[in-house]
Amino acid sequence: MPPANSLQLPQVMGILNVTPDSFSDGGHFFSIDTALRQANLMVKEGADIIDIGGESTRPGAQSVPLQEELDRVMPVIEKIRAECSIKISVDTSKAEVMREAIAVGADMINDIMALRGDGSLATVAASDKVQVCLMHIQGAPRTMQQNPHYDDVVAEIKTFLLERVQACLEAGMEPNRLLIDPGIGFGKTVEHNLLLMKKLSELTHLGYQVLVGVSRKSLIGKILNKSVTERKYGSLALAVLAVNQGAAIIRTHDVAATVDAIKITHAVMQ
Ligand code: 8Y4
Repeated sequence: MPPANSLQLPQVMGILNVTPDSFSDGGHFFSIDTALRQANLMVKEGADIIDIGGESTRPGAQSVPLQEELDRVMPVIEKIRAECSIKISVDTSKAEVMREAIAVGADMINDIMALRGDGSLATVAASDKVQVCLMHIQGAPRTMQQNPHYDDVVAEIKTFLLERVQACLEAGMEPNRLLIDPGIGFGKTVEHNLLLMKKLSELTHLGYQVLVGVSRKSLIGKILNKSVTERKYGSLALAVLAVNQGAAIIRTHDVAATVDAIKITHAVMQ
């Protein structure tokens, strides 16, 4: 327990994509090797958690067969686990990937479907210590940006997340293992995303740790008119706004920059 007068320093989750589009050769050996070097760099830069994903969740992306996803992520999880004690998160919606990852020592499941897939809630509930991030998405990744609509985006996301929390609690999970996430960019317009960022404290006040992923997302590109490689400063601005409203974890491609921004924000808040 932290002392009553101290805030917890928010944590940085570094993104590790193990997908062929991240690698020029598409071969597994090179992919695994490159992924491990990337993971080591993020650890050196001060990441608290590495989020390993084998299925691209970008708008319009195709789904990946189970065996292919296992072949991508399992060797990387096992090798990182063998090399260091960093927290490992697995970005997956498949119960079988969750089960195998937990068996080799993953610490967190990051599921953009919030454990609504077949068997995934039972799988995570059956492990007694793994954390889970429950993210909001409207629709499915392939079609979510076609015509996002809400009457009250903040209220609807709050309701959805509390329903998923309730399902987890009813399955026997302790509340401190649950994280909630508004799912910035997942079935939302720029205006929806901006309102969620502005009102993020309504989520952090629900009593669960809040994870936010804004890194390089298209709302930044649309506001700044910049390509995906030019969105670092815009991403940092959103990360600072999230931390200032009580976010516990920031998911990012740019670990070193985000660690500095969070430390300064935290120093002011403290
Ligand atoms: C460039 C590269 C631009 C990637 C955009 C992107 C979240 C997440 C993603 C999130 C949680 C992404 C897996 C989308 N976003 N998980 N995952 N929260 N919990 N797009 O916001 O990074 S993938």
